[in-house]
Order: sequence, then C-alpha cells, then structure tokens
Amino acid sequence: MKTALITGVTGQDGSYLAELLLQKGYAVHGLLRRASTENTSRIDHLSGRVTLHYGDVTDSLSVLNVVESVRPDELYNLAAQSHVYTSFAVPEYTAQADALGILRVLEAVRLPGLDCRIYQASTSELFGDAAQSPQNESTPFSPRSPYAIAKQYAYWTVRCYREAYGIFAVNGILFNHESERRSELFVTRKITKAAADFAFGRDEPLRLGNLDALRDWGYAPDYVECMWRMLQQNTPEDFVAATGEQHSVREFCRLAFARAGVDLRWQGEGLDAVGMDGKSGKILVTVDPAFYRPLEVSSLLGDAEKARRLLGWVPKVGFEELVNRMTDHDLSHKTRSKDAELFYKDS
Ligand code: NAP
Ligand code: G4F
Repeated sequence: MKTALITGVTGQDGSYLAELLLQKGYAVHGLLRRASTENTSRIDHLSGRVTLHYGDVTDSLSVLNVVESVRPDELYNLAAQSHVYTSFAVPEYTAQADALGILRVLEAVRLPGLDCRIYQASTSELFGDAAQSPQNESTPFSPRSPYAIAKQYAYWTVRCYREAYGIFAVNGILFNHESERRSELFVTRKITKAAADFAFGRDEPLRLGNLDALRDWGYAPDYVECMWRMLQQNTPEDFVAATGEQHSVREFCRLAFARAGVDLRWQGEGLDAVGMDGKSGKILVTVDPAFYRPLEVSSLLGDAEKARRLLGWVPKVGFEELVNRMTDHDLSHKTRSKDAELFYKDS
C-alpha cells in the first residue's frame, strides 16, 4: 500500500484528491491547520479514512515533523492562500504560505533523505498578462498579483530542487477548476449561489467585478486525476492542465441563470453593465468597482496537449456541464448565500 500526504486536504482540490487516492488504495494523510471555526466540512465524509495531522506550511517544524512521521511515497502540496484578490490585502502571508511553503516541504523530504515524489500546485496565474495564447509549458511568465509572484517562486524552487538534488518534484500548471465544493469567494460559485438565491426569492442584485474576464474553466475532479498521473511518470516533468476552451464571466452568468430558470439579458458596458431578467426587466446583476482588482488578468486559455500526449489526460466535464452541475447543486441546497465578498466593499 502506498502512502500519500496532502497539504491543503480541507480545500476543494484536497478533498477530491483524498477521495481519488483512497479509491486507488492509498493510505491517505492530510495536513490540517488549526482554525477557530470548523474547517473540515469538505472531508467530514472521509472521517476515519484520512489520518489528519495538525500543521501549517508557514511553520517549518510542523512540516518537518509531519513529513518525518508519515514518510509518504507521494506528497501533494496544495496548501495555499489561494484567493488572488486577497493576496493584495495579505501579500506577506501569501508569500509565506505560497512561496516558502513548498521550500519547507522540499527540505522536509531532502534533509532525512526520503524517497518521496512531490506535486506542487502551480497555476495558470503565472502566465498573467501572457503575450501568447493559448498558454503551454513554454509560455513565458508575467505574474500580476502577489499570489502569482509567490507561486512563481515556488515553481522555480521545485525546478531547482529537481535539478540540484534529483528529487522527483513536479509543477502542475493548472488552469481554473471549479466544483460544487468551490468557495463562494471565487466568481463561479458566487454566481451559481446567487442564481439559486434568485430562485428562492433573493431581492438585491448580485454585484460582480470585471464581467469581461476570460477564463479556461474545468471541473476539479478531472484535475486531481491529472495531478496523480503526473506523479506516476518515469521522469519528473511539469504539465499544463486545461480544457482549451475560454469563456467570459458574463457567459458563465447567463448559463447559470438560465439553468435556474432566468433568461438573463445584458445591457451596457463596464461599470454601467447590468444583467436583467428578460421577462420582468428587473435588474439582477450590477457591476461594483469594489470587486475590480488592483491589477487584472483579463484572459487565460490553456493548451494541455502535453498532458494529453504523455499522461493520456483529457478533461471529461465541459463548460456547460460544469455550470449546470454547480447550479443544480445550489438549487438543491436551499441555503441563502452569505455574500462572502461583501467585506471588500466595507474594508
Ligand atoms: P482552496 O480550496 O482555497 O484550498 C486551500 C487549502 O490550503 C485549504 O485546505 C486551506 O486550509 C489550506 N491552507 C491555506 N493556508 C495554509 C497554511 N498556511 N498551512 C496549511 N494549510 C493551508 O484551494 P483549491 O482550489 O483547492 O486549490 C488547491 C491548490 O491549487 C492551491 O495551492 C491553489 O493555489 C492551487 N490552484 C488552484 C486552482 C483552482 O482553480 N482551484 C488553479 C491553479 C492552482 P483551510 O481549509 O483551513 O482554509
Ligand atoms: O474566480 P476568481 O476569483 O479566480 P482567479 O482569480 O482566476 O483565480 C483562481 O484561478 C487561478 C488559476 O488561474 C488559481 F491559481 C487561483 O488559486 C484561483 O483558484 O476570478 C476569476 C475572474 C477574475 O478575472 C476576476 O476579476 O473573475 C473576475 N471576477 C469578476 N467579478 C470576479 C468577480 N472574481 C471574483 N472572485 N469575484 C467577483 O465578484
């Protein structure tokens, strides 16, 4: 039986990866950070099957201790402050977790001389203001946030330790992937929750930022399969994972609202854009500059040809199915959205 350790096991990807590895017969361990509120809701259904260890990727001693006691065959470093907008508010913490976290992990494997394969959660945000489209493994980086800059440090650290010490460590350069377990701080879930809220009588409009942002959105369970495949190769290499399809925030909204029974019609541009109910004319979506970032990444589109060729990986869930799954989930769970991002307006 192989043993895997997942940092970030309580997150969207960590929870799906834990399920996948359990299915494959792994002994699964997870690094859990202490929180004053309950933070295990995504993995509570795996209780007793995943062994949890308290630790934090900003704390070297805890990382060393957990890695030494678990002695994993595979380590997936998913822990991160993963919200791009928030990284402008907490840049130093973001660097501690997202840049130095993997350094601590690599040293925890290198110092005791463990034979352990390491996956690093790299990101399409590295491409930022990319000069070419679509982006693949050889596209130059142009990061545009403290988050992306921290992840760039992590990316090069992985390559350095691979080449300097022969450690099997890889970067998975993953484009956006979403699911029913996505936090409401990200635009997709914010939209699907709001679309369902309108079906339950929400009155106030949904407030969004840049409606014209373009992303390559896939389904998270497909992407954790790709992570696992990257660690089963004979030689360590970095891979892009993406769907190869690009859609706008506007388009995401239109499909989610349609799934919830609303014919959303757009009018106007920029700050004046509004989304109206095609039947009643009521304004359901407005633009609020509070959700504009200090620097925006306006367009990302991935080319995952290498992953298809060498890993045999092809994402199964397409854009429309993704939107439908997320919206259906929110329609079937009648809980009003908390408008989680409201604090940006107030702070
Ligand atoms: P997520 O839902 O925000 O999960 C992040 C996880 O990291 C959570 O378990 C969180 O714990 C944990 N964490 C945060 N800071 C930590 C710390 N200091 N020490 C230990 N654990 C810590 O993110 P995700 O969407 O699953 O993404 C997983 C990884 O992939 C992240 O590194 C993200 O940057 C990267 N990524 C994501 C995407 C995407 O589209 N989802 C694309 C490319 C790359 P709590 O539950 O306690 O908060
Ligand atoms: O959903 P988002 O916050 O995701 P973003 O910034 O693309 O980052 C996600 O994907 C990255 C991979 O490319 C990961 F590395 C990262 O960890 C995270 O998972 O925003 C998507 C787009 C942006 O252009 C944003 O400006 O949607 C735009 N947007 C428009 N209105 C909004 C909103 N984003 C949020 N969060 N909230 C809005 O109201």
